[in-house]
Amino acid sequence: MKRLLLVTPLASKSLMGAGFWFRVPCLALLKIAALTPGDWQVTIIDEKVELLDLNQDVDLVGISALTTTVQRGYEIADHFRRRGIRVVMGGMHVSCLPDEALQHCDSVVIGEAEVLWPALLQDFQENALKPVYRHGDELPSIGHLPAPDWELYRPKNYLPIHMVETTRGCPLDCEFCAVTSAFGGRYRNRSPEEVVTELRGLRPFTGLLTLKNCVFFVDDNIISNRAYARDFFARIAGLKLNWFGQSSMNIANDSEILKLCEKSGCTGIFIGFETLSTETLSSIGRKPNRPENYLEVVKKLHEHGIGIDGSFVFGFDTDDEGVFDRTVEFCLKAKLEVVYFSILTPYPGTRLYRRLVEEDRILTRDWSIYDANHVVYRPKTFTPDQLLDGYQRALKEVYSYPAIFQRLWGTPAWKNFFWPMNVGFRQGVNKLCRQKKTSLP
Ligand code: B12
Ligand code: SF4
Repeated sequence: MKRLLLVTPLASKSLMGAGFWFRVPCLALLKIAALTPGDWQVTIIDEKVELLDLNQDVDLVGISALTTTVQRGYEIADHFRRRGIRVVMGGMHVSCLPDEALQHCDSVVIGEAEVLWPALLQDFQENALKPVYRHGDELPSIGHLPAPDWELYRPKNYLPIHMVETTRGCPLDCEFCAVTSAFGGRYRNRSPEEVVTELRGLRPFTGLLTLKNCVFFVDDNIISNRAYARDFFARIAGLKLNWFGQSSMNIANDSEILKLCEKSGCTGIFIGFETLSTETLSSIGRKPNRPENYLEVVKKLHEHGIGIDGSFVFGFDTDDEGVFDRTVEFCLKAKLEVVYFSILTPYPGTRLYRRLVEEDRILTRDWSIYDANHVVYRPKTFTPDQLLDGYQRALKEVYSYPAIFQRLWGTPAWKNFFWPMNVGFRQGVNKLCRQKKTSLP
């Protein structure tokens, strides 16, 4: 039996890196394991939760890499290749920069693995591995695929949460985001029946303090297709889930969807507010956001018992020095249950990356700090250190105990797992802010 090792490398400098309490499993590798024929023995190692033995005996290594984890991914790949073991890499970063990746691995899978993986394994068995595997312009269907086997992750020290995908793609193509170029500008749905079958097959996590039947839908916009969303939420209403997802903020304009979310166990929604400035929003191309409605959006979700993980980005060309205070003030006033602040980061494959390259504003290609917690480009209205200082100050303020209390107290979501989540984030923030105080390595 051939042995396949699948690896998620560690992002050691990121807020969500080593030691971070918010240990979320990687869905991609479970999907790839599910696509692997039964005559392979598959092991998955996620450096976030376990040690990788670089000297183990395997026949093939597959590494999944985001930009912030890719440097560590290359180190791992180099190591195995020095031992004569073939290495394949996939994921968002290497799909955008395959030539860079090929300096460290034997093959790169550009884009989605589903249709390519079985053929790649066949080529490997025939000793005919190609350097590049890519699908045609027509993006593959995401339906009728084998379900991930979550038992592979059972013994690992992850948060007790299952990740499930119902759609892929996003038409909005925001300047700083890689999703449209990676997954296409058209939403592709799995059939609701298929997703419900997958959900029914998940073995619940046990434990006294465990939030029961917790599922994170990884879709970039869970309500992208309203008719689909209505049908889907109605179908999962009887499953007693506590689910989390990501949505555009026009979810708040649709009272039927909000009711269905509540009925189906929606516990939290991640919303990309991005900025409080209309001028900035139009510069990045984010259409559904209207800052004058933000408070109302939050209120409507709260009325349905849904907590909000609100995301904001600092460092846009239109930002001024007051942006940090204004944003913290908004988060407290709106009572956002979780706050995620990022520093603008030009990920390869985005329009932002191309523009900043043209403007000669990229300061470093040390991918390990492309984690949205460091400054890697020359901002227009700050020095890099001013941006980093303002960002860290805002994070510390919003995760101070009085601010956590002010945000959570009195919201309908106060009683569930948002309290420990905030304490976890607070620890991560303190650790991040203790790192070196300059913006560049
Ligand atoms: C869930 C999620 C998370 C989770 C889990 C992350 C994880 N490792 O799975 C959490 C909350 C922890 C997270 C954190 C971060 N995330 Co995140 N996240 C996502 C999200 C919404 C879904 C990921 C997912 O499961 N997709 C579905 C799977 C099936 O797709 P996939 O992973 O791309 O895998 C497919 C292919 O890429 C390929 N493939 C992938 N790996 C491999 C490996 C091999 C061997 C092969 C052959 C193929 C292959 O095949 C897969 C199946 O088709 C994506 C957006 C998106 N739509 O993908 C952002 C996204 C991946 N995150 C992103 C970022 C920036 C981050 C953070 C740096 C911080 C931040 N700003 O929030 C941290 C970094 C965390 C870390 N240390 O790794 C960016 C990555 C951009 C980039 N170029 O790296 C994305 C694309 C969001 C965006 N809008 O730009 N994230
Ligand atoms: S940031 Fe969100 S809305 Fe914008 S392109 Fe990316 S996934 Fe779509």
